[in-house]
Amino acid sequence: MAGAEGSAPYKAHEAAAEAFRSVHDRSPAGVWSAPGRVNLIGEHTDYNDGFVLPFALPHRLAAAASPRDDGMLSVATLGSDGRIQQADPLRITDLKPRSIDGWAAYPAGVAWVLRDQGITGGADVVLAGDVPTGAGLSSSHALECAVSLALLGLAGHELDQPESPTRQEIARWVQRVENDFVGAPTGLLDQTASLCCTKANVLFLDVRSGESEQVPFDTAAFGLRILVIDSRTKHSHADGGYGERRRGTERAADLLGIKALRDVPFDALDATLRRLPDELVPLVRHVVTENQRVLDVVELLHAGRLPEIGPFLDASHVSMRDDYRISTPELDTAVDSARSAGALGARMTGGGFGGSAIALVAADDVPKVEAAVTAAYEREGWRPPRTFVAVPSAGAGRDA
Ligand code: GAF
Repeated sequence: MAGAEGSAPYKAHEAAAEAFRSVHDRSPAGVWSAPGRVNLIGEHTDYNDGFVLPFALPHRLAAAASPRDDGMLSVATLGSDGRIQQADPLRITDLKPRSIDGWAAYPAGVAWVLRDQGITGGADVVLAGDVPTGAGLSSSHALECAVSLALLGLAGHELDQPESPTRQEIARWVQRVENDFVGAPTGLLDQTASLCCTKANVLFLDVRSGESEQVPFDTAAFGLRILVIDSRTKHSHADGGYGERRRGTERAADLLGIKALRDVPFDALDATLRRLPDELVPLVRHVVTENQRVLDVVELLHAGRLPEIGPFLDASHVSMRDDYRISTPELDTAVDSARSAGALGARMTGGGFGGSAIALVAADDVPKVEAAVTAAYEREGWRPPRTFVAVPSAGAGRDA
């Protein structure tokens, strides 16, 4: 884990370059990396054309890479146990959706999607990083974004150059990797966060228009911290629950004759709900109220009233627990025990069904809140949660 006290801070790009040298006995041509994310608020709104407000974690996934001239993709990954695992090399022209299982599907999917953009050169890629996996903190998207930048970079398309694809274009390609190649029906939140977030800011993204704004999010200026609580219960969006919720909201939009639930005005919520079958009411209520909560939080941040966002985080959690029904006992316990120990607000973050929660906490109360959550888990007989304080960090880029 990054930055353990007393040791040098972990640098994913250095670890990836070193692992590359140990696998290939030469230095990589370059190293690119991308961060995981937490979403401050705005959950399951992205595929409803709505609003999200993520920030990038300091934890990153790096891809060290060199070109190959035989059209093959070879990928290896450095595990947290220090061992390097190598996947079987793949011929890029042979790649087919849903044909690969496990972690190798993500880099293969990137090569597959970039093939359509004329990027067909082979590559040796070695991955290393410290984004917690299976924690709902977007480790798979960090991997896909880092590999995208690496394969694009090897083909001469560095980020932010006039002729290169934009970060938002790359985000849409990464979405195809997830949706079509891996088979997870996810939206645009995670890859856009990984690619477009900037240090010290949350990214206010309007998914429909693609417009975004970097909104300063300086918790330290108010003596506050964002504590991330990884419940250590695994989640996966290729499983049924996520897709089922998504299909429910799309069906509701169809019944209402609108393009997406984004088009339901908050003021018209009650009247709209009366037009829907009972089973869709809670789904629609969550999406419409969550979009409004994002707007309210952004307004508070603009007004310099960051400490007042707590109740919106709480309301978001309740909405996901009771209406969208994507929380778990572990996430609820994290949120409830953090709140009881003094957090100003707390909610699960990400797609749900496991993963992580976040809590807005006074800096001095961080140890107390961590201890309270850990004690609550112990009482339940669960593995201790993993906790860390997160600050908004830089988005994806080239490191070396
Ligand atoms: C997951 C998905 F990948 C995102 O697209 C988003 O829908 C999120 O769940 C919920 O807000 O992280």
